[in-house]
Amino acid sequence: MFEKILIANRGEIALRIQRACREMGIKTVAVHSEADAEAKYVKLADESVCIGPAQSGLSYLNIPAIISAAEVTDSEAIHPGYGFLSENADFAERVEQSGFVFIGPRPETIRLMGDKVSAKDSMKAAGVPCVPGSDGATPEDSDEIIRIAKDIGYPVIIKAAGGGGGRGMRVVHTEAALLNAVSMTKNEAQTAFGNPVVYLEKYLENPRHIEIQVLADEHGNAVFLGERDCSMQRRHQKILEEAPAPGLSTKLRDKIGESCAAACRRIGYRGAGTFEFLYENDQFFFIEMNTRVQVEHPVTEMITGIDIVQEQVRIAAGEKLRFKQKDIQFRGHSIECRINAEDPYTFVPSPGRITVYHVPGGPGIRVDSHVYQNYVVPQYYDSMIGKLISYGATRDQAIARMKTALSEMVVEGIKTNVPLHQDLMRDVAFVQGGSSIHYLEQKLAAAKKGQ
Ligand code: MV4
Repeated sequence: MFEKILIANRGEIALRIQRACREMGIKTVAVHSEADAEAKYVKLADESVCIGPAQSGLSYLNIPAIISAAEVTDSEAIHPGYGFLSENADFAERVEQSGFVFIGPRPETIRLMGDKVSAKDSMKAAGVPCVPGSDGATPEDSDEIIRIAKDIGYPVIIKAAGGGGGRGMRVVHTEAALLNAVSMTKNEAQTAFGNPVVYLEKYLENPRHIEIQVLADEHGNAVFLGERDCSMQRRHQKILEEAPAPGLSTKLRDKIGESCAAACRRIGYRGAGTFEFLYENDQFFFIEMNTRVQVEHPVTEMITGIDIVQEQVRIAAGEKLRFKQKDIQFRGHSIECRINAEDPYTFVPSPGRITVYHVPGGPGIRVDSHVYQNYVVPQYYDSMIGKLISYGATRDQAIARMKTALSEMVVEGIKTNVPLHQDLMRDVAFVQGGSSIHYLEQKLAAAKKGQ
């Protein structure tokens, strides 16, 4: 096992990784920007290195500075967390070329999944159900594009191979609008991602967003840890996630989960990963794969009892998975509310000093956060200040506990989205479970009209 790991991230996930390492007896190195120098998790790390000014481009994305920090501290491995460099294949490659272990998949795998066309190709070949579409990039020939869209049936969606996470997409409802939309999306894709390749898919009008968590070791073993429903989102920012997905049958979970684990074995996947699906009419359609630990990993940890970050570390150290699929049991229900420093209804960021801070507790409550009273939320990074996670034997109990936790939570000095979460916990559609990816935006639009 490693003796020392460098954590190339900030905020709650930096603290989460640090805690996982400490429990395993591994020393940690925090790297930080000038803006994060006084952060508590930086002080709590065994060592810390300042890697640049506040702007992420000069610090948390500064590859040479991070590798130098690993060298001067004698770190053996680098955990990238989520965001920042976590899905940057060039970073993973340079980490390995410099003699460190990258805690994540092989660089080739990150590259394969980063290109959404090659990701879909390889998943289709591995037997994972995909959204019907162009099967590869759209051809040059206009008549061919028209024919493919006609075969798929309108509406269709044009997506950039270099996009993902909601960037570089366009929905087309008629043949008359198709070719112009393709050429506009190609132009935007070239500008945004340096890659003009686009592909077509059937546009699903009202799906849910359900993702499957997997773990795979470098010895050919792979398991799935069930699913998360992440449909409650606004502008591609998830607000709340839960596991399991309301209403999903055991049979369908096992079937889709096994197809993901099988795909991991086939492509030689290594580490933790997430298969993103759209789910409509009891069918799963693969859209993308994430090769990092995700923000919402705790809800899976709560219902499986598996520490996903520790498993990432063990896999990176070359260990075999410690459990088989039959050893993994899904118990109870878990909900995560992302707590953001922002206005709960306009979503305008609200950085600044937290003057009063009290966190909830009690049975079935977990708080993953790096903030504290008198902490100053910097303006430079995303607005998430922590995650409130509830667990219950049933979904109703997880909701009841989350309601209590939200009512106990006190954050003063900045605005937070706690009131929005309180509103959601009382929302009839949320309480029923299973709303689509459009539900929250529709609810917010209706509330705006009503006032
Ligand atoms: C889609 C879709 C409907 N049909 N693909 C947006 C993010 C990116 N990961 C894929 N996205 C979508 N792809 C087809 N064929 C609708 C979305 C989508 C979405 C997906 C997941 C979560 C939130 C979303 C919000 C708007 C659109």
